[in-house]
Amino acid sequence: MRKLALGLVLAAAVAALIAVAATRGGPQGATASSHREAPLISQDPTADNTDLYAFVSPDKPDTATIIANWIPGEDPAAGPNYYTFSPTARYDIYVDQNGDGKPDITYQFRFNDLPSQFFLGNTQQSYTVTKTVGSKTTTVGSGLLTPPDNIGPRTTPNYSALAAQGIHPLSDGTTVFAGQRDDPFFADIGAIFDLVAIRQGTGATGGGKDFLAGYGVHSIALQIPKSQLDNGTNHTIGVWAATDRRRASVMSTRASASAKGNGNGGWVQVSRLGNPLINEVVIPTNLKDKWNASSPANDKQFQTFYENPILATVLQKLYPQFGPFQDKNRQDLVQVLGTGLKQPALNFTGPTFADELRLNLSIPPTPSDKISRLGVLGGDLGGYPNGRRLEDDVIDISERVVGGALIGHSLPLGDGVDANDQPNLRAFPYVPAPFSGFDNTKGVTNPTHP
Ligand SMILES: [Ca+2]
Ligand SMILES: [Ca+2]
Ligand SMILES: [Ca+2]
Repeated sequence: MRKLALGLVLAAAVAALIAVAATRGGPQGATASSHREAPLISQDPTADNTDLYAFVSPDKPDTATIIANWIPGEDPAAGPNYYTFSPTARYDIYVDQNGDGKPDITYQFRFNDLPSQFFLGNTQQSYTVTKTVGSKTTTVGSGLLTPPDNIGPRTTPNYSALAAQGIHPLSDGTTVFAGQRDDPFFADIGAIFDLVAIRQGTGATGGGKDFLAGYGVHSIALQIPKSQLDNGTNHTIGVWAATDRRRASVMSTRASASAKGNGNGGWVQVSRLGNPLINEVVIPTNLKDKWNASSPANDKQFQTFYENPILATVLQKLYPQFGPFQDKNRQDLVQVLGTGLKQPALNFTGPTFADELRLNLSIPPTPSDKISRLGVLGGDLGGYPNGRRLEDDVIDISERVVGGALIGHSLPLGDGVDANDQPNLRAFPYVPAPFSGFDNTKGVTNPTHP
C-alpha cells in the first residue's frame, strides 16, 4: 500500500503543482488521479513490499523483532480467491551488521499452496525458511503453516487463537510468524492526494481519515535473539526486505528494464524496502523500477535524490507561506536515511550510503506509556529513524524532517492520523489480526431504510 498510496502522494503533488501553475489551484487539480504512473511492481501485488519494521522487542528486550509486509490493500472479503503469498516468489529479509550495504544474515521464505476444499481456495500455506550467514545456508524451518486468512466466524472461528497457532520456533532460536494481518500503516491518503491537503490547521491537530483502515496485508515476522544480530561494536544493524522472482517469468511479463537487476541463481529482485516512503517520494518515477531491482550497497547512484528532495520543492511551491523549504544539499536526509545519524550519536554505520532501516540494539525499548509517535523527533530514541515501531507515525515524521526539522525549520506538519485503527498486540507478532471478510467494515447494508 505504501507504493500505491504514496505513489499517489507524489503524483498528486505533481498534479497539484500543475493545477497550481495552470489555475492557481482549485478542486479540479485533485481529480487528476489518472496522472499516477504505477511502477511495474504495482502490477505484481503478491511480490510488492508495503512496509518494514524493526525494533527491540518491548516484552523480550533480549530479542529484536523484524516485520516485513507484502500485498497492498487486501480487502477482507476477497473470496473465493483470498490473498496468499505467491508460491513462485522468494521473500527475503536482509540484515547488514557492518554498514557496507551488503547482507551478513539473510532469511528467505518460500510458500506452497495446500489442497483446497469446496469452492474456496485454501488460504493456509506451508513454508520453508532458510538462513544464510556468510556463505553457509541452513534450513531453519520447513513444513511450517501460515494461519488461514480471516474469512468469517463460521470458516475461521476464534481467529486470534487460530492465528496464534501460526507462531513457530525455528531451529536457530528465532521465532517466526507468516500470514494475513491488519495493515498497521496509517495515513490520510485521501487528503494528501488532494493537493497535499491539510484538513485542519497544519495537520497535526487530528481530524484525518485513515485511508488504510479495514485493509489487510501479509506479514512475515521474526523475533531474533539479539546475540545473533549484535556486532559488538556500534550495536547497529541495517535491515531491508525484498522479493525475488524467477528471471524467466520476470522477462516474460515485464519490460526488460526491471529484469536487469541483481539476479543470481535464476532469481531476479523485483521489489525492496528499507526506510519507509523512499521509492514513493524520493526516487523519480523513471528510476523506481531500477531502484526496486538494485541493492543497498549500490545506493550511491541514488544519493542525489536524497540530497535534493523533490518533496521539499513541492512543499515550497504549494505552501510558500510555511517556507522556505530547503531542497538542495540535504545532508540531514543523507544521514537519517543513508548512513545513520552521527550527530546526535544514534545509529551511524559508517560512510557507505545505503538505504537500510538502522536499529541500534543497545537502545532499550521505550515503556509503552512513554512512546512518542514522533520517535526520535519526539525525544523517544526507541523509535524511527532508530528502527521503526508499529506506533511510529512515519508520515508526520517524514513530512517534518523533509520540511527541515533537523536543520532549524520546525513545522508541526502531519496528516491528522496518529495511530493504527486497530490496537497493536502487546506480544509477537504485534501486528493486529486482520478484519474478517464477514465483518468487513467497508460493507454497506443495502437497501438502507429511513
Ligand atoms: Ca554487511
Ligand atoms: Ca490498520
Ligand atoms: Ca500521521
